[in-house]
Amino acid sequence: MKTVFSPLHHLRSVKTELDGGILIEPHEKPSRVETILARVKSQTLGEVLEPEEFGLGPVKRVHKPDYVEFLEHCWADWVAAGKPGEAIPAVWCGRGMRARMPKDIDGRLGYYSFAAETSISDGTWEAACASANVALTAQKLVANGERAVFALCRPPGHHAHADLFGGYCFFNNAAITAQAFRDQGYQRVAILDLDFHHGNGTQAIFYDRSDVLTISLHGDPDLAFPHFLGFEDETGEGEGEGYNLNIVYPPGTPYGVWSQGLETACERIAAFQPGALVIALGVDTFEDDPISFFKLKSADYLSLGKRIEQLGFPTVFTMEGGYGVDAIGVNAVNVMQGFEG
Ligand code: Q9C
Ligand code: ZN
Repeated sequence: MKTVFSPLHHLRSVKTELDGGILIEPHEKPSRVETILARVKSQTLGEVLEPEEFGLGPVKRVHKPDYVEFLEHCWADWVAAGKPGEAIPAVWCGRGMRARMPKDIDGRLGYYSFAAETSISDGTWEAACASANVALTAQKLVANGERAVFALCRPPGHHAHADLFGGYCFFNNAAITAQAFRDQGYQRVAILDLDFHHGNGTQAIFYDRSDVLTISLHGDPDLAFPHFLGFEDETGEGEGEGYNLNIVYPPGTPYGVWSQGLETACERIAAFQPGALVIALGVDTFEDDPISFFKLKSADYLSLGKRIEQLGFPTVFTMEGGYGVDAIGVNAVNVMQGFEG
């Protein structure tokens, strides 16, 4: 399987993540994808390609133009305002307040985000653009006949809404990929989100549409980020009613339980018969992940990859979460090797 990877991910190297009342070294750090890339190479998974440049056209098919503009200039505006540290949102439109965009950079950071752990600094914009190009290059390869391609995206994307960043995400790479397939004439596309966290951005982007089926398996939002979306009674609205599926699990969930949801998801996808499948792949479902609470083991990722292959659809894997441990390389590449059999 081919892998698409951009060294420009290094341009996002924030020093801070607000966690537990202090600023820690971010969990979403550059070494994550370097660990995965090293495993891709040591296992000779296949060719590693740099992305093509697609510009902002395909990004703006999913994200609002004013949000894209905000992200492009956020850091410069923050510096111009004389702020001493990295850009971190600290005020939001709470219940009963007005959802209008303020001029001030503190106000705009809150307007365009839903969480405070995702700091912005110099290079975040460039890395987010490169990450979208990684996904779009993988999409193009699959549209041109590859059975499956691994988009080794960083930063990740599945938490990003049409006009909100958060959860370490800025551009929703999986959604951009699915929309690119649609714009190239694919009638139906499915997105299966296997990250530990709910794919809230992906769900919200396609919630009123029946042409993109969205399914997410994740930690119960009552107990896990993003807390305010991802419950099982969210099934879509309007045209999209019946085209969103959430499957939630409690702390300690092992593969034997998690994989029952995977089976349900696969049956739904098989019934939908998409022209292409996008897997939002997080490996923060791993037993040793530092911020999550499932108990998948490294060998389980081989089984998971094999099950996805059995669906038989052209497939793009976009890299999402997975933190802390060297095993993220083994686990992510195990999915691809399980897929290849
Ligand atoms: N103390 C992705 O996996 N905060 N994002 C969790 C942990 C944010 C995860 C709190 C987690 C975001 C792409
Ligand atoms: Zn995650």
